[in-house]
Amino acid sequence: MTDGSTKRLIVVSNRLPYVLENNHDKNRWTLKPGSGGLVTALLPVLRNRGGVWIGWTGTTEEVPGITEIFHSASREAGYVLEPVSLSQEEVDLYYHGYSNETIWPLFHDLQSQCEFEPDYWHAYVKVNRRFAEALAADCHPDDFVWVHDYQLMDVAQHAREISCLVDMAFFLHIPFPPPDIFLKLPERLAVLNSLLAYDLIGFQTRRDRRNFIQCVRMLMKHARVSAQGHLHVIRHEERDVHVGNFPIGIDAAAFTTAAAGPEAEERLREINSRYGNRQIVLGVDRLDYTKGIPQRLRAFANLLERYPEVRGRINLFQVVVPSREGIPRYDELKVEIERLVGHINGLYSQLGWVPVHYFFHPLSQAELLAFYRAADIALVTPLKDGMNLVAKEFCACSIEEESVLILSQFAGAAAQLGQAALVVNPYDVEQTADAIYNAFQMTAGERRYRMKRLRRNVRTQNIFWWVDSFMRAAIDKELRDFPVMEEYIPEHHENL
Ligand code: GDG
Repeated sequence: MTDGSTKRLIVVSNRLPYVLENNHDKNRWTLKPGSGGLVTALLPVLRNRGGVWIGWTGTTEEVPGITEIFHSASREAGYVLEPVSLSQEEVDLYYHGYSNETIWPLFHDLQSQCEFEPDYWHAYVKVNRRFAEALAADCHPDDFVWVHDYQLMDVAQHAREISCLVDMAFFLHIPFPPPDIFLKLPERLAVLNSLLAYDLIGFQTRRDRRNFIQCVRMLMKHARVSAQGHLHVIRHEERDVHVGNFPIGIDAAAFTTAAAGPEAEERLREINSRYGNRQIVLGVDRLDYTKGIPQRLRAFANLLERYPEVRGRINLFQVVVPSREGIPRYDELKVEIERLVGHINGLYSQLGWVPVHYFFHPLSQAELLAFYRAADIALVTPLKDGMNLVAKEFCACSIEEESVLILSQFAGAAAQLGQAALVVNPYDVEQTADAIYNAFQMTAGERRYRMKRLRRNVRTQNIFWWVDSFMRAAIDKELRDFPVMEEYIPEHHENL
């Protein structure tokens, strides 16, 4: 291992933090910054430190001049964007199929939503190999490679086969299921073998790590597990694989600053002028059946039914960001949400008051921050979630410290925030309704006490803390050990 000054960080994820978009009017392709938890999490890190990000372009179309487009974007981004191209069939089978119809529901304990289809797995292996080839073409022996998430569990195994012998770590952003659920996966052994090809495997919570270790113990008869400080070490095929839990954080200071900025302030004034005399309950989610949106709407209806005094004095703002369009389960979920919103509004609306405001489109960053600030209560009630960054962003933006977080016990975030939030079982509609009512009535003093504790946690256990603790466990290095590069151009790009 070399000293930290030459080590670059290579991030590998399904998507690049920029996506290609075809501007049909001008018949021109442009790059747009992407969205989602992982991008939110890693952008500040690479921007500050320099390095390489390998990922899918986000389109299956033929893009003329693709290399040049990404090259100039790399110069602007301050790190190298290395695109991987995928065909429509690969996206259908590897991404929509194995990643999102098999692993995603299974790892969220929703086995009834799973499709177990052999062709999905074959495509998954093939595409993971393509990512490994892109990695092998780009990495130097001293680099540190950090692969992200459930779409790419099989990269390290292929990278090793094609002699890419660098330090490779993997972080799973979603939960890891308990053995009785994981055992249902037809490729359970292959998936464990793939994961054990990494040097370090990181999970969000202790519960996920424990589930993984139990699965290894149950299925890999020759693996030996021991504890080493806060990590576990699995001795497997004459290699040591380290396993730990590293709860992801956010750039809390940046959220706080932006939430107090002029754009968010202006939006906040608009919201307050219309809703200032009512309490706002906020839900912000990608359209996903793991996020518990129908259960939350039922809980809100239950609140209006059992506590009529809140009618006319409270509003639910539910933001749903379109996601995974074309997968039937997601289309059905959208219909179910719309039906419930219509039902609640039809039943309880009064002149001058509509209980649920439903937004089925992404908000601009300034709007989102203003919503976070305007909300008196955040309802973060996933049925299961790796972490849930919305919960943390809400706390970071709660500048007045007068709002309440209601949090599902099944969100990874509950391990860190559970003591100061109101924790609920999202399947328990009455309990969730009671929690909203408690929050509605909570004194300013108690709100402030709880929110101060929450904010302290998201400030200290932030994104930089997360990266540092992961790097320390992976390669005994911290963020500051990576050089800040003004501009980095890999050799095979120099002649462009
Ligand atoms: C996966 C795991 C884990 C949402 N609506 C808008 C918007 N967002 C941004 C939020 C937040 C992100 O999207 C959502 O992050 P989550 O963590 O809630 O959820 P996933 O996308 O499912 O992420 C999750 C995460 O990975 C990180 O490890 O926490 O458990 O499932 O950052 O701000 N952004 C904008 N407009 C919106 O309307 N601009």
